[in-house]
Amino acid sequence: MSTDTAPPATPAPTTPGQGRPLGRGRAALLGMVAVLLTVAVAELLAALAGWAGLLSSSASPVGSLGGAFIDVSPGSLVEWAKQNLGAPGDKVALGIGMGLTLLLAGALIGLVARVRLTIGLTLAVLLAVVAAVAIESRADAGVFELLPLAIGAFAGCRYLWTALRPRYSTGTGVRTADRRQFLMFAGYGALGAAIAGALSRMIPSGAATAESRAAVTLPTAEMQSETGVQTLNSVPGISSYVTPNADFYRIDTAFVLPQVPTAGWKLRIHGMVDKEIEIDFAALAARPMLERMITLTCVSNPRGGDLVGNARWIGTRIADLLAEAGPQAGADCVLSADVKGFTVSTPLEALTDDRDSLLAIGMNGEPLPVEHGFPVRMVVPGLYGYVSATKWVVDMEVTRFDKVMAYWTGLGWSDHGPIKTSSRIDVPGDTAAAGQVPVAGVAWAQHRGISGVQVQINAGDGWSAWADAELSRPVSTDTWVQWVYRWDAKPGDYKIHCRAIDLDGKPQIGEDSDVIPDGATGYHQISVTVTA
Ligand SMILES: Nc1nc2c(c(=O)[nH]1)N[C@H]1C(S)=C(S)[C@@H](COP(=O)(O)O)O[C@H]1N2
Ligand SMILES: [Mo]
Repeated sequence: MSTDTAPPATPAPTTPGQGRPLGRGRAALLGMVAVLLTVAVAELLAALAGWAGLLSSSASPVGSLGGAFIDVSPGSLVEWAKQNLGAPGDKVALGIGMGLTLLLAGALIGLVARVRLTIGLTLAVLLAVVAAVAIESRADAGVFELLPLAIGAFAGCRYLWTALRPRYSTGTGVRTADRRQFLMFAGYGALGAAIAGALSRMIPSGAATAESRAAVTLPTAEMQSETGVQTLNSVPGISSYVTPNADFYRIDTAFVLPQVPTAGWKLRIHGMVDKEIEIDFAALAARPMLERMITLTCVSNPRGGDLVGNARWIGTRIADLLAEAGPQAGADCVLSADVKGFTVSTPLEALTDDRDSLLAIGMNGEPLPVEHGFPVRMVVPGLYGYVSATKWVVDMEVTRFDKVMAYWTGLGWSDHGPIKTSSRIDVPGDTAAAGQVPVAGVAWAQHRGISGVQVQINAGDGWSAWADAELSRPVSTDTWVQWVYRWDAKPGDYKIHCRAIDLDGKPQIGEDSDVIPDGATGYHQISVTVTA
């Protein structure tokens, strides 16, 4: 044996444990697959459990992360998304943002795990803890809602460990040089995630709620007299006096729609009351019911906006229920909450005076649509939705404004949200043919009522005098009125604006102001070109 026959400097690895570290790109990819697998498995289990009625929808990590994100984001961001993206665009944007964040976190976990598997796994567990906190921040989540996430996280960590451990042991796993093995791990992992993810989306998340909704028969209600009511529905293009449910605007912070079957619903009235009340759906539906037409308006409705709609609501009077609870002296506010913990503060007076504030279960002859609060929501004539119209309501605390903070009022919106007198032009559009052109729209001053609507027209030589429009005859002061001004239009370019006047003779504010903190003011104005 001669000493100059040295062994080769770099022996080819013969066992899986002896490879060079996995490349960075591949490790990052495996980390992303691990996170996707975690999320997909958890979503599938949550969907199955929700479908079987075992867990609330808060068990979905994606849903709860989205909901919690909206709750902690600055109001300005939520408001921006609502205004610029609208529903459901704002939720889609949030979903995409969340997906990218998860992928980024996965890549980071993979990169760290490549160097130190234990630290990578610890990061993965931390990510799961963040999701767990989001789940537990939902009002309807108990400890069992964590189970799908826990199982998903276990699957993801197990996958990562199996894929990356060959650096530490001689077990199976991805070897650096072995392209086939890497593709197998990444491929099977991604396939598993895709299948679990797709299955989770195929399970009808709202099945139990849809079934529960189909089983609701609306009780007979004391109807509102509609004698003397005259609509202007025949004016082409005008908003229908009653807004069909499918066209009704929708505003909420819910990332995924709360699914609340009647069987699981109950309302608790507590706080500064002589007697706490807990009432389930059957008991609520057995109370005296009224049908009332009430126009709902969003404080974020811009001049000319469409965040306003009129419906026939069936419900029971909140004032009567509150009277049974007996509000105590000093209370001036009711803090209501939905099933996920979203809150609204309403002046107690608006819920106890003689207006028909309702716990509504019906909308335009149907049980409430899920997106409008099934099974029960509040509807209060005269107040903007953010201080009154709690959907999926499960809790009402009689309290004081100086003791509580509700979701939107905590973000700089006014505590008291009486609806401002306002009006909108629906027609004409940008162009019209010369002749008689109906200028028409809607006007509202809920619970005060509208006495008139006027228009001014400007042909470029200054505004005309205010001209009175013809009004529809509404069912009560709690709804909008339709109006039409039959304009004898000659060819030219025009600006038209309108104003409403309430029953006290007070015209709407003409000066422009933004929606925050208590609703927009100013005239809605349109431009029209009249052709010969
Ligand atoms: N649970 C819940 N209720 C809610 C909201 C919400 O975000 N969550 N938004 C309120 C706002 S700002 C308005 S304007 C009305 C809108 O009711 P709609 O979506 O049925 O039109 O609901 C109110 N009730
Ligand atoms: Mo709103």
